[in-house]
Amino acid sequence: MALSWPTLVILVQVFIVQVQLYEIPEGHNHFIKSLNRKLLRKTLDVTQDANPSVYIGLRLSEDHNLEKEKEYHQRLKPFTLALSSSNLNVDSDDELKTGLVALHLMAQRASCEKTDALMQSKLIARLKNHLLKEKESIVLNGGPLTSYYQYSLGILALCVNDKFIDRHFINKLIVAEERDQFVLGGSISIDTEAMAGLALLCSKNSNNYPRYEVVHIKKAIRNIKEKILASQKADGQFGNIYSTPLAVQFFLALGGHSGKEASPKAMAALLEAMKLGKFSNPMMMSQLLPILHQKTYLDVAKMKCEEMTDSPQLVLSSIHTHDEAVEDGMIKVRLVVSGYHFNKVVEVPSHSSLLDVLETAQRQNSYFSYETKDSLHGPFLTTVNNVEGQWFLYKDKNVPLLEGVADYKPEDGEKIILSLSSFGSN
Ligand code: B12
Repeated sequence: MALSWPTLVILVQVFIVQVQLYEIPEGHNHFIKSLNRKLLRKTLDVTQDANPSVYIGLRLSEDHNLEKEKEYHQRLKPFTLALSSSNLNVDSDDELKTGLVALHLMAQRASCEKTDALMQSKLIARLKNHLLKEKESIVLNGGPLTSYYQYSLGILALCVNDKFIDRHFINKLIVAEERDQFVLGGSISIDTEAMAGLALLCSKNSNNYPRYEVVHIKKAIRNIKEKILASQKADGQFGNIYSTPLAVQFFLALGGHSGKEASPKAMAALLEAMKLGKFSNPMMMSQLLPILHQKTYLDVAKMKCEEMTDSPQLVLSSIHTHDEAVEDGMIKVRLVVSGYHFNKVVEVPSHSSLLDVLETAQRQNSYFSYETKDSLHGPFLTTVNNVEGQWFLYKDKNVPLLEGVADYKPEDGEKIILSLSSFGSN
């Protein structure tokens, strides 16, 4: 069938719109390169454990420093090896590391290196075993042992590694979506919606499932799309600024005209946040970097390894400005432990983090103590005054903080509330 000129012109225009969706406006390239360099520089800090998400982020960029990436991959390997060789029959819930194993598996794939087949198969076996335990918990307790975020990450990692996933695992995601169970701390988690969306998109594209199953997968994807679109704020963010990168990954992977209206505003919000220095956490930077190059986690399955060698090389100059601001005087922060009668003003040097505030409070008050546990995002508050549980961080008027204890820098006169959650989490 011959196409008329007007039809051709329309088709070309449609194609251009599709390609340009979520594209960065001219003149912002230096911000992207600067974020890339910042993330690369984080990998040079040998006091921090290698983070598979950071590695994936760097690999999904268009710009590379292959030497530094290789060195970082070397640092990642012992962790991957340890995960692959540890006992498969993890009994304790605490030890279930679905998301971490998934990220290591994806990082391995993103490395373009010839993989150690034994390690690879053990890692896959471990991930499948974890997913099985998660699925059992969904059936028995109504939710996974870790979270739907990690469950989705697990499915995604197997999928980008071309591993078949039994449809019952996918069905659990579909049902959870139908029942609006991608909720954290009592409200919808756009990060989880997006990660589940990516896992379902990858599964749909794998052509591994019968038609009737694909119909259900497609419906769940459509619902996720609607929920994410409905979460867009006036300034363009989907959910909040830190869930926006994964939401955009979802729309990019969805392709076509999805999120066409929403995309310029979302990109503008992200660029603005980048300019304001809001993306300094390596984990957050690693989720953002791919979309700045029109990439998503699904692209891990089709890494263009040869092209990388010819790609422009990112050079790290030896001189760089430190992130830390210069201290100028002291500030006062009111620290409140909700429901535990702790309400004290703590004095710390300006530009201190909330972690510094907690540390000072602990030093000065025998009746305040706290503990954190390391995570890929940084220190996670686990215990306050010997009470272990899900602690949430708020500032005045119960506004939840959008950063963790190490990243958040309170202002003079601010009130910080530590509150134990009564919500379950999925
Ligand atoms: C699941 C989740 C939670 C769960 C974690 C428990 C569970 N059931 O899994 C709950 C609901 C408890 C939670 C709490 C918080 N979270 Co949260 N969380 C997530 C989510 C959706 C997935 C994390 C994950 O599994 N990663 C994958 C695994 C492999 O990585 P991991 O490091 O092993 O995962 C652990 C840590 O990430 C830790 N964790 C979860 N959230 C946070 C936040 C911070 C700052 C830190 C240091 C650790 C941490 O819990 C994970 C499970 O053990 C991410 C979304 C995202 N885009 O990354 C948000 C996310 C990381 N959380 C965020 C925030 C802000 C928080 C809170 C600070 C909110 C608050 N105001 O209190 C608190 C943490 C307070 C504290 N105690 O230190 C932000 C961080 C933004 C940033 N600038 O870094 C994200 C990106 C969500 C968002 N879009 O706002 N979170």
